[in-house]
Amino acid sequence: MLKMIPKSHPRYSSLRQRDLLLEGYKAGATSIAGLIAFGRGEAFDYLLGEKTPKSALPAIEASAALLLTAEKPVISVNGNTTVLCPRELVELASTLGAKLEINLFYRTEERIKVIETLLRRNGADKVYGARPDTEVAGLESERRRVDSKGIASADVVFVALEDGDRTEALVKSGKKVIALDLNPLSRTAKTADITIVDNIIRAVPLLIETVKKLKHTDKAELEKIVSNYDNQKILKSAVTEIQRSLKKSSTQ
Ligand code: PTJ
Repeated sequence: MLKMIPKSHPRYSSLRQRDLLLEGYKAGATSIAGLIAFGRGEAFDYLLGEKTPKSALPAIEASAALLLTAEKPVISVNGNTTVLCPRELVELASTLGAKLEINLFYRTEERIKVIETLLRRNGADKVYGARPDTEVAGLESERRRVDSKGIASADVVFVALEDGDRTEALVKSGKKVIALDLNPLSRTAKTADITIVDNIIRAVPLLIETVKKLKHTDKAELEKIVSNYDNQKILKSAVTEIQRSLKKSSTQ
């Protein structure tokens, strides 16, 4: 389908993402509900002018600092995130020395296999999630099923395109959660310790760049970045940026 879209099209990036999702669905990686979830994200991205909002930058810096100070960081992936940026998620995990774990809301063994193959084709070595041996307390969905060597023992978990239930359960279990969500009003966004309000396809490359930049920074300095970070303030700024963008386009 992508072949039919000229690169000069003003909304090429958005149409390319749709295409990745559709191909991901046909390949068995993305759930059908994932296509709907993507549509909701796309609407928020439209309101943000399809560019990284300023408020995402401190969140990306704090996320990089928290991930670099973590002892057992885990990058949690699902059907949407894997088809949108598999190479970048693998690079993020390897740059950090973090584990990659597949965790699905609409979990089927077939989807796990397809997603694992996709991640391996994009350079992943070890991928967790195919053989969950424990559960996240207080969670009833399929997302509760995790690996004791992965998410269950992690101190920091990065989640993207997520439902609020798991974020809440992970926070309650004492983990630090970094969420990536285009919707600053979502339960996930409000519950996480750090929320990056941006499209995953733009934010993950920025996060990798920031991790590389901060990699040799003192631990005390990184901890200072994290403790100075205020998620409520950042979420409010993201909403203000959406309001401004709406005002601007309605007066044009
Ligand atoms: O692969 P599975 O089975 O784990 O299913 C995953 C989905 C995405 C279906 C599941 O987690 C779900 O239903 O998610 P929600 O509750 O619809 O939430 C998804 C959130 O991600 C929404 O707040 C969207 O605004 C946001 N979102 C969608 N696309 C993007 C995004 N955020 C960042 N980048 C995107 N490209």
